[in-house]
Amino acid sequence: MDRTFLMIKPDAVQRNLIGEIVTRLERKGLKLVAAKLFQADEALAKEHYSEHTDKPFFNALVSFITSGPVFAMVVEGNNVVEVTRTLVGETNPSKAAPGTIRGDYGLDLGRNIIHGSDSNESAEREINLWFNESELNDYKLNNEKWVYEE
Ligand code: IDP
Repeated sequence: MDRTFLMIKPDAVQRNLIGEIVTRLERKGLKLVAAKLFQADEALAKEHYSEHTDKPFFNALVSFITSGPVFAMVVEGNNVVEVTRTLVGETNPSKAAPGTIRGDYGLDLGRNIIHGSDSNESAEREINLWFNESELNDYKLNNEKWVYEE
């Protein structure tokens, strides 16, 4: 099983979309390993988005991510990085396909609802950045044999 980091951004928290988004993940069959409503400080937001430091939108992005609490999650499943990137949809919500989270809930690039790690390496880095080992729950879902054939 693989793990990824997902973060419901401050826009979606303010718009009361946490429940709807978590429901989609649960219905898909994914397992929630950790979750917390969390106010990120500037240092954490900058570290999280360090690959974008030189981009023109970097300061606006950091101030958006720190503008209110986010709902941070670790989610587990087979091939979960690719599966959740598909569920999340493309970066610009106005172009994201209907049926995806960004496609269904967002309209603006700077208010794109949710973050999902884009590789197993970034997933590991981001999980370690946002969560302590003790916050990651190691348990089995008893419906697993109805979600996966093997
Ligand atoms: P991703 O979130 O789909 O992986 P990235 O290219 O890694 O997309 O960009 C990270 C985040 O930076 C995006 O989710 C979005 O919030 C923000 N962002 C990306 N490009 C722009 C832009 O051109 N203007 C404003 N914000 C942007």
